[in-house]
Amino acid sequence: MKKQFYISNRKAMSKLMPDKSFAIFSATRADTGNLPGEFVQDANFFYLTGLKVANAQLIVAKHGKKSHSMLFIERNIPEMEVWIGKKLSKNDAQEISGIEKVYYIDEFPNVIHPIALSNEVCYYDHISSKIGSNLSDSLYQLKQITTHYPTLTIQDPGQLLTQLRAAKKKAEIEEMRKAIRITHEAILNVMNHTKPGMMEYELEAHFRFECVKNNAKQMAFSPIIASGENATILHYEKNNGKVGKDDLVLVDVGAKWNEYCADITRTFPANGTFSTRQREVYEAVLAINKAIIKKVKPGLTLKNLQDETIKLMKKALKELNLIKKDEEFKKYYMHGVSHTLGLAAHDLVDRSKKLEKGWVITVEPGIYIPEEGIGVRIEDDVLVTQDGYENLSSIIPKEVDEIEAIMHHK
Ligand SMILES: [Mn+2]
Repeated sequence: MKKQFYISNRKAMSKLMPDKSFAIFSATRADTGNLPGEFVQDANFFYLTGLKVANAQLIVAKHGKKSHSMLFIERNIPEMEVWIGKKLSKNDAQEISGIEKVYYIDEFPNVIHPIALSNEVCYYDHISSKIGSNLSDSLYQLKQITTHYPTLTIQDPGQLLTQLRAAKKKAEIEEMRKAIRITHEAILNVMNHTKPGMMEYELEAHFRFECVKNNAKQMAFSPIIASGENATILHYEKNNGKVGKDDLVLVDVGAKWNEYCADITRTFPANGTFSTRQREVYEAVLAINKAIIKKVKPGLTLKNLQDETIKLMKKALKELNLIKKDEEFKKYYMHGVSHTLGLAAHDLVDRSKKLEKGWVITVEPGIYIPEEGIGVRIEDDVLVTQDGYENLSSIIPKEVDEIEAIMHHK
């Protein structure tokens, strides 16, 4: 991503802010210097700066029509270089974010002082937390701000970011395409290695291997690899069951690329061939997956898609002899068909809003029949375009014939 992307994101945010306001965003907090662990950057902070370092902060202040950004990063510690290397320099931070004014984080109290005195509204990210839990570093800082500058009105910038992040720009869609391409390769790697008798975690290893090999070291979420009846547990993540010879295997997985997520589900027979019943259920889910994808266009809401899915599902479940009355559908289909996708696998969303060009949503109907040990879900990632949709994951096989062909050629 070029720095122009982050510059325009900050500009777009400041347009939504009232005069005499400023906003504070924080990078993920982390102990630097400890043993390396997985670092996941705060999505809003990334969206506005492009930085992937811990413990940094951003201020965007608006005065009249002008806005200025200030970035705060950790100082390099020469004694720690041998352990963790050099920290990001001011120059690098400027280069990545396009922010000219870069300070060290210990300068934050002095820099914020005149800003807090001359403004009326302070947007502070990460406000929500339950009473009773300890104050996080962010909440502690917010408490200091409200104590020292009691005339400031504090607001949550969540609504602003939800609005800004909803429609993806071209550069973001390219990152998502890459995440989906890697996820595609990794799903094929799982299918190519699956044999009855294997453990689900072995299949997970084949998924992760292909992702890491392609430099996608972070997952959008913990992979769900569920065989047989396990596939009827929606957020199954133990991945420690044994794959039976007549089981279907459901993989709900996604790699991340430059912080952007894929979220794909495919279901295939462990032994390579769908049984008659499995095929019946699978074809029913596939038909709904395709019908809903075709509906996607600007102007609809996620609820419209869900209502349509339920309508189709009631009919399908009756044809599969699973239910007699419409209202029984929830026994076999109990989740939403769509969520938004972006910097988070479940991205920020205002569900009352209509789909617009640039939104990326999932389409993921499923049928779950514990008494038959069958769980099928088929999930694609769909971009809303000017007058319809583009299925970003259309290359990932989902036709019965394609899947059986892949499973038998190994
Ligand atoms: Mn999903």
